[in-house]
Amino acid sequence: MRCRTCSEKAVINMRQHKLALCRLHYLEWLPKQVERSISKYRMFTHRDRLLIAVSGGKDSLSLWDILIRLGYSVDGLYIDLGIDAGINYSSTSLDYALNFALKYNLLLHVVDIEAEYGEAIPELAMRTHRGHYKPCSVCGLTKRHVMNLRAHRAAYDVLITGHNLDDEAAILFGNTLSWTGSYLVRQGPVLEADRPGLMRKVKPLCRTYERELAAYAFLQGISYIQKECPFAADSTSIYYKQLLNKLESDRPGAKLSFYLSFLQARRAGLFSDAIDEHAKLVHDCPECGQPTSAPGLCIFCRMFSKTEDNLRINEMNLI
Ligand code: Q46
Ligand code: ZN
Ligand code: ZN
Repeated sequence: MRCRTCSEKAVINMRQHKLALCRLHYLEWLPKQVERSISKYRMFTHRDRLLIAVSGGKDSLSLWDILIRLGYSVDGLYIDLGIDAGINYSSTSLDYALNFALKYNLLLHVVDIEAEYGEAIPELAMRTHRGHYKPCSVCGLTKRHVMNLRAHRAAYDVLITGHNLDDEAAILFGNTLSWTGSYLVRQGPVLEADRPGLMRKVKPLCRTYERELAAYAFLQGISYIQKECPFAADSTSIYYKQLLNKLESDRPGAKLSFYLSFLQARRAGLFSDAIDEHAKLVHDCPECGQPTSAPGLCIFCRMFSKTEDNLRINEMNLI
């Protein structure tokens, strides 16, 4: 297989794009694709103060690398979830994020959940679970809350996350199976800051396949944590990703078309009724001040207050 641009030996063949490229041209091609998404969805400009949430994994570190190569000035935020599970998962991830920041002389904010809020994710999940131990629910909620709060307090304009197309398609698949209008209406490349206290959130990798990011990290020599979070195996999104991978291997491009068709339907107003319903429920949490649709305290504050008796972590929460 030969590179379409220079006819040298190709290192990657992307059936979904009918495109094969050599190392040099692939490392040029991917940043251009990301730049196209940034401008197509009007995510941010070179004048904005940008914060990227990094996990130490290939997606967020590759994205940070790409943004720096594109000339953006971007600070990082790492949330230490306190997940050890015999493999020092969180501390190893932090090392990768720190090493990346050090190598390129970038600013990395670190939030240690246990030190700041008194409990790490595994303990929090154990204390709050109702019959079924699901660390990913409390973990996701905690990350969204802390990212929003820190980015807002430090006066960044935009919060960037490394969600890739595989993540977005799996989330969309889950929301579609249950036809959850309030989630569907808020899923997209850009989540506007439509209330005080809410950050503008963007996903520049929303059209980039996970495989393309793995190739980029490898070819660009980015060191990242290769181990999965020990709780990932139980997550529903992994199951949905496997189903979608089967579909993609039979029909290259199926994931991208699933996601892009959804965005088109959303733009056409298919889910607009859900917006008003959701907006009616939102108020500011009396404890942390962040917008929430949960009655009274937001779910994050209830989780960490240790006094709640009616904790429902799957309840809709805006942040
Ligand atoms: S870190 Fe947290 Fe993920 Fe681990 S506990 Fe689940 S949500 S799998 S992206
Ligand atoms: Zn080439
Ligand atoms: Zn709160």
